[in-house]
Amino acid sequence: MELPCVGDWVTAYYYNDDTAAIIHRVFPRKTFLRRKSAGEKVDYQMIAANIDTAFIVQSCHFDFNPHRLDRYLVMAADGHVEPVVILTKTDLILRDELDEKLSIMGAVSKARVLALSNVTGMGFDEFQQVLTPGRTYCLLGSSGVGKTTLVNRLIGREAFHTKAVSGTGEGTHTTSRRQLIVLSQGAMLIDTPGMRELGIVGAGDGVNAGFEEFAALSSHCRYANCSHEHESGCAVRAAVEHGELSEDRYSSYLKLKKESEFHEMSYLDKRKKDRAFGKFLKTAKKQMKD
Ligand SMILES: Nc1nc2c(ncn2[C@@H]2O[C@H](COP(=O)(O)OP(=O)(O)O)[C@@H](O)[C@H]2O)c(=O)[nH]1
Ligand SMILES: [Mg+2]
Ligand SMILES: [Zn+2]
Repeated sequence: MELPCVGDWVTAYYYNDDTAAIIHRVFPRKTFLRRKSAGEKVDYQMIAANIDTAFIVQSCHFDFNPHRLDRYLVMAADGHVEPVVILTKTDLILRDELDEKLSIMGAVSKARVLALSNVTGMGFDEFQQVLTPGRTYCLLGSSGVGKTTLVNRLIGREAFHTKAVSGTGEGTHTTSRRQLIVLSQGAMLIDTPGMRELGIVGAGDGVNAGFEEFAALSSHCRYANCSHEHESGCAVRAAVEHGELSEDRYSSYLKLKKESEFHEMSYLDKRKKDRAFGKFLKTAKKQMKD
């Protein structure tokens, strides 16, 4: 996590006619997006730093999934990044279906929801108006939802940036590549490859911020450390029973909270073990020297 990632501000020393540079210092991050690294290993992986707004992109078609949106919202909240939801490929569904999907997304979060089509151009102007000069944006979402197409559409009008992007082989390099693009109007945008696994970390804060209505109710639970599962006097469960909170969102909340706590615990545990092992090596080396 300490290593520089896309979006970081650094001090660097250029050499070899500015073809290479050494990074001396990474400045503290204002915000960040991170996930649990893929696979069994418990570790964080930085996705981007100093992002003002994350565009959480889902397609209206196959990719539409409110539970996945929950995950991204928790991830954004964990890193203090403002979320904006974008539904793409509106050309593939009927207006009625779109309205229904918009209201489902609206119920999941208070975040702004935009709908657009890269094919017809519907919603594109509204999207462009969101982009503010000097602010940094990051596109998040599954592979194939139209993130890169959207970026190309944005820079397509500006030959200079198109060249800059294609010149570095965007899309042809490894899929783990992340690049910050400066739009001519002054906003900065980072495209990311699709993430198949989105393990969340950061127990507590991120999940609570992603599920604001639960956090607000928690303060009315009888016990301060209420898990909202079986304790008596639980305000969250009461709200679910009275139909004020959806059953579905409640189970999503518990699931993400547990997962997040589990990852956080394993991570801290691993750090402890790593430190212990480091100490062991140091002592062993010293003994050998002696
Ligand atoms: N019908 C439709 N297809 C789209 C739209 N946006 C992107 N696509 C197509 O979806 C596919 C994946 O797009 P891409 O930008 O690579 O997705 P990414 O993986 O999120 O970057 C491509 O074949 C695009 O042409 C859209 O708004 N409508
Ligand atoms: Mg892409
Ligand atoms: Zn409770």
